[in-house]
Amino acid sequence: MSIASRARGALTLGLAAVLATAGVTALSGTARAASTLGAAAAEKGRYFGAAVAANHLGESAYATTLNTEFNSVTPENEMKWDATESTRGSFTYGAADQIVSHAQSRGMKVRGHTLVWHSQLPGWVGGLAAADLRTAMNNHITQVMTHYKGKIHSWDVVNEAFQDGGSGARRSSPFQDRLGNGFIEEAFRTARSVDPAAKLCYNDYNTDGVNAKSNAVYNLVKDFKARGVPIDCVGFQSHFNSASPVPGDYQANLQRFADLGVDVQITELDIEGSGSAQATGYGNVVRACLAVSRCTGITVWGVTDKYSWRAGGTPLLFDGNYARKAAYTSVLTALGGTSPGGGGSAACTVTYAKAEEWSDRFNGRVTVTAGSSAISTWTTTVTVTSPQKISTTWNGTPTWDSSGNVMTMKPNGNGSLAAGASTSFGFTVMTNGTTTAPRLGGCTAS
Ligand code: G2I
Repeated sequence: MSIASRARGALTLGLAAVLATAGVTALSGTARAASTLGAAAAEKGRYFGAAVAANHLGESAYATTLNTEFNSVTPENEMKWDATESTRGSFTYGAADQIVSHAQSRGMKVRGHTLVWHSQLPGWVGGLAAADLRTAMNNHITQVMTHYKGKIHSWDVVNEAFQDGGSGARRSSPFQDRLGNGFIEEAFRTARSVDPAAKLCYNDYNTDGVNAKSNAVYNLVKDFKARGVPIDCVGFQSHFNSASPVPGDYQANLQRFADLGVDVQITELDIEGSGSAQATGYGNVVRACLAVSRCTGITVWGVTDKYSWRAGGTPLLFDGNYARKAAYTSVLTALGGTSPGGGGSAACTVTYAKAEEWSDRFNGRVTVTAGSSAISTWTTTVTVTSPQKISTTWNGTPTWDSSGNVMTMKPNGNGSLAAGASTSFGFTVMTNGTTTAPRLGGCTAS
């Protein structure tokens, strides 16, 4: 009996039988290239994220663009110290929680930004003497990471601790000035003890090529690795413009950090400019990340130019009307995707929503929507987090990878959908104690 017919049998009988999945390989099908940034990146084993502001989620074009194109989010300001603990000991998570639940209910990852930073720091922190500041720093890390435990794939534990320019010195901050060089190590050790599953990153700007500042960060990471201080990743913000273009040694710089045994992530990418110059810069960044196996994902610092922190520089992939820019096509092409309309092959998009929930399981629903052309079949993948298992499916024909965690879903029947039309399939996830939302791969169609 095939896995697919077993799944139908389980459904027919109304049983929550766990599927035997060993040795079954996912079908590749006659797929077209992925047509969104997130899906194309997923096919390369990476995420593609955007910085998100909670107060824009209610704008439908903003939310639609985010939900369609991206599979990771970073709260742009909502997890910073001034947002989460503006008064000592009083923690406020409303806006950040809004972003996290928006992301989780759609199977997007979340980057945590940021725990210890000299900027957007409430005034009370700067007024503390050393011992008290140490207590406050560790308590801030502990409280915020505990609140989001299990929901954040990577945390920027310490942000921007080094000076610009050629000195390679530490930047003056309450932490540096009162606690000395050891504050970074202390922050990382505390962070590891609170959420051992989260990747712990050091994040900075102007460290994108080999220079005095990136050398200083490199030496920090090397020292941490040599002494067993926990660190898992380095974030390269990658804010570029004509005065500070993508460095020629960008890939080499990412690689030298990866060679120290940490992941690297592009965390705040934006490139001021327009047209083909901007598009080329974006393409170069994406190709560099793909060429470094430990470059695990890319985040652009906003969804649309109109809400960018430097809107005048139009540095993002979507213009103020959410139209895709040349930079968008360059990124999608570099990721191996195909632009809807560009190649005349608008495929399909997939979105995830959680439905019913019980103490031991929940139902998920995936909606498949055809692009601007009719499609005759479609394929997508749903990945659950071990020890979760998908026990039952409906309205589709599943196959499984050898781990049993990756389900490739195809339609029952020919899967014909008119341009813009939608269908959905569903499944039950046995949580086995883990409530992480499933992740969707790309939607492909022919
Ligand atoms: O400056 C660009 C980024 C550099 N790396 C760290 C990032 O966290 C930083 O993000 C920016 C945000 O994009 C801005 O949105 O950080 C700025 C603050 O340093 C953010 O600006 C602040 C404004 O200064 C506030 O006046 C404003 O209330 O944004 C706040 C919310 O809109």
